[in-house]
Amino acid sequence: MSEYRGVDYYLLDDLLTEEERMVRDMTRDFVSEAVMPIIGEAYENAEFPLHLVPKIGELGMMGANLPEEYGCAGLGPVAYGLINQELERGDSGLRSFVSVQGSLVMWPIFAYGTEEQKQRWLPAMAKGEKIGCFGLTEPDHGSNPAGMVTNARKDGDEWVINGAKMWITNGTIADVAVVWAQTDEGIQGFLVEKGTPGFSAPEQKRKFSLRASVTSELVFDDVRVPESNRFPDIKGLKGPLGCLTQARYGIAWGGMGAAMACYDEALDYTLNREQFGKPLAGFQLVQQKLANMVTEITKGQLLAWRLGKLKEAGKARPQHVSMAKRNNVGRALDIARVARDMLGANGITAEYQCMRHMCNLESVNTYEGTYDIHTLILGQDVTGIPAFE
Ligand code: TGC
Ligand code: FAD
Repeated sequence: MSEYRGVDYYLLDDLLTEEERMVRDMTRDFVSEAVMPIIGEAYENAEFPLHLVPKIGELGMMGANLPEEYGCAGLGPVAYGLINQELERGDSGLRSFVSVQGSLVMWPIFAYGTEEQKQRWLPAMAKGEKIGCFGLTEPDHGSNPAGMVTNARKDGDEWVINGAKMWITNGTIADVAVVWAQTDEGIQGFLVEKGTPGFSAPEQKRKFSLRASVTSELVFDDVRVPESNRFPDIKGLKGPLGCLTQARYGIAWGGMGAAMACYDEALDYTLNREQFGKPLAGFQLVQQKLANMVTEITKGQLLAWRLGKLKEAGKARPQHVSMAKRNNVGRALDIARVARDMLGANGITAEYQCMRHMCNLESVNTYEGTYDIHTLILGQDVTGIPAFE
């Protein structure tokens, strides 16, 4: 059992079922034992810890909320959220891997795919034997994916895809890409397999953020895929946006995991570091920072838990998810920045976690809908007036 307990100021443990606590503790132990010892170096070396994938599969963390008949764990939303929280306590890159695999690739195959597609991919992806990526963003179309130019043209029993995607997590290591493209009948989703002629996925390097995660371009040059690789049950932007609602939900929990790690580190550091003859934690300014951190974490944990319960009851709307993703990642980023400051010079080193989390959270605040895009989604929801254009 790991010694890590995690901040739980409002005794939220009492709100969890036995199964949820068990899943949380299992993930927590995995992170403490297998991730914490190696993640700093992986981050410095800009390497995704691929060797952890089989164990993540064995523990049932990928597509954990999908049914057991497809080799998945069949967990409820809160247990799924807790997995994300604990993984991101380790590193946002690891949680990203699991989010993309589960919410952005396995989920659309499950929700929009044929039975053949489900049988082919879901059990193997749950085990981590196959890896997936999700191609929506393009070089010139990020916040506004409706403008995408990647296109698919029907040619007999095949589709011919041309275009490019950018900033794609897992791209270079993926066996299959879920690719969204314009067609004569609107945006549609296709499964493009590694090795298909005309398809390449070069890695994007020189990142200061999410260094322990693979980010790639996807390039399509007359890539031919069979009709059987198209999702038959979805057309229009609501296809990819539906996937984002699943992934954003997990990220709302994940953000709190990173924030908890930063808070714990700042508390421990300021209790033990002395300046002016007493521990830093004994100064009012430091206590104010800690009080703000623990308050924001508690609010974020409650928001994530309540969202999970709404999801369980089938009452969660995409706008509810936007509120939690926006708040929890935004506050986690604030907390990581303050924690970094509280550690002084030590805070800039790889000996500590907070700067790694801080750099990661810059990406998390941008991807899956930027902080400001979620502001506009909420603004439209409460006023009825869209302010995107
Ligand atoms: P809009 O007209 O609002 O909607 C089009 C259709 O989609 C429906 N819809 C949704 N459905 C499910 N979930 C959602 N969140 C939905 N939002 C909208 C909507 O009801 C409508 O359906 P219908 O039946 O009427 O056709 O679309 P819009 O073009 O005005 O766009 C709105 C906007 C700006 C909010 C949307 O484009 C947006 O969310 N932009 C942000 C883009 C984004 O988040 N990209 C993420 C790329 S993937 C990624 O970042 C992965 S990182 C992974 C990792 O490493 O963890
Ligand atoms: P832009 O859309 O150009 O936005 C730039 C700035 O302008 C932002 O501050 C934004 O909030 C603001 N802005 C934009 N529109 C408005 C507006 N209407 N009003 C006010 N302000 C606005 N995408 C995928 O498809 N798959 C992935 O796996 C994936 N993984 C990623 C991994 C990483 C590490 C990163 C950094 C990104 C990833 N993305 C992925 C892409 C991500 O979703 C986009 O970066 C994000 O949607 C924002 O798009 P953009 O970068 O083009 O920024």
